[in-house]
Amino acid sequence: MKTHGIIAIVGAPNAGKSTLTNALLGQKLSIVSPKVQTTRNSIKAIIVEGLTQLILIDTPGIFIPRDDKILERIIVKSAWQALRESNHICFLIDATVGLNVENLRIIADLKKENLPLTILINKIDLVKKSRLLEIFAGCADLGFEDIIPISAETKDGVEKLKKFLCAKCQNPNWIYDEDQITDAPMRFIASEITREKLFLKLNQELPYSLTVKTDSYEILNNKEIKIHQTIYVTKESQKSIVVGKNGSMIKEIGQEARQDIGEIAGTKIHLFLFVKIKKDWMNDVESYEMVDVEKMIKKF
Ligand SMILES: Nc1nc2c(ncn2[C@@H]2O[C@H](COP(=O)(O)OP(=O)(O)OP(=O)(O)O)[C@@H](O)[C@H]2O)c(=O)[nH]1
Ligand SMILES: [Mg+2]
Repeated sequence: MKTHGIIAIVGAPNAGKSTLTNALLGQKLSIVSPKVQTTRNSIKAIIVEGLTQLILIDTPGIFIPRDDKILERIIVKSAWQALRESNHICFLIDATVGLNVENLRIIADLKKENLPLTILINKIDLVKKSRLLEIFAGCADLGFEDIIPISAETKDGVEKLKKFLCAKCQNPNWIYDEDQITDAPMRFIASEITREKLFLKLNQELPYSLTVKTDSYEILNNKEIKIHQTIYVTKESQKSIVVGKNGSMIKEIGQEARQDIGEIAGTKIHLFLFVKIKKDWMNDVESYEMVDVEKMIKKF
């Protein structure tokens, strides 16, 4: 009998949630960077394994948002909202961080959700066995029975985890098509990929001051795709950095984004990037493509 389950992958910023989502899916979908707050919206990855449809929700990292920062509030809210439609939670702990105050606080909040909770200890490739055992014992002391060590990067333990998660998927039938890998629109994924390149190439605070919007996404007669995107920054000096000397930076970003979008879409991409200054984009509801911002802010 066909079954499905919805499993939220949650954790502190930078724990490796998106890397794990991609590893379980077996391809790149979610964006990844060494910086915190890379993921801003929850995104679903749909995996079919035999008769099971395993639906993962890669969520933004959970942290304490500052009151006056709408973007931060939306990021965190998006993570908590994902739990409302989930059957199971995987809480990802970065083994190099361990059970610090931040992780203990999130665990305490997650317990209130009354959903089955599995602990995943990630980045085991970066720590000694003794450290891993210490975190493992700490989790067992908190009453957890399902504690699974993995490395999302080297994929150590990932296949085993997939089997474990599939066994948790006990709802009848499938809810997505067999070949669907996400429910997010391709134009959104395309803007995320460009944002990833900006996160990877730009230093310090600049990635946090920008957003990317897909203005048009057109499938041409020959099946190739023409995409226009705008990168919004908040001031002139940021625009100069994003464009780079003689347009060198924007060109590199465009080339790398085009390649990744093409791999996901399975066709050649014609990508046109523009940079605009929009001083207040963070407070402008229209800047947030994937979320019902009005509703989110009201419910906060
Ligand atoms: N060595 C190692 N690095 C990892 C592992 N998993 C993730 N990383 C790295 O950790 C960094 C953060 O990974 P992400 O997948 O973006 O983390 P995230 O939890 O989705 O982060 P946010 O979306 O910002 O909350 C990236 O540089 C990854 O390459 C792992 O198992 N081992
Ligand atoms: Mg992420």
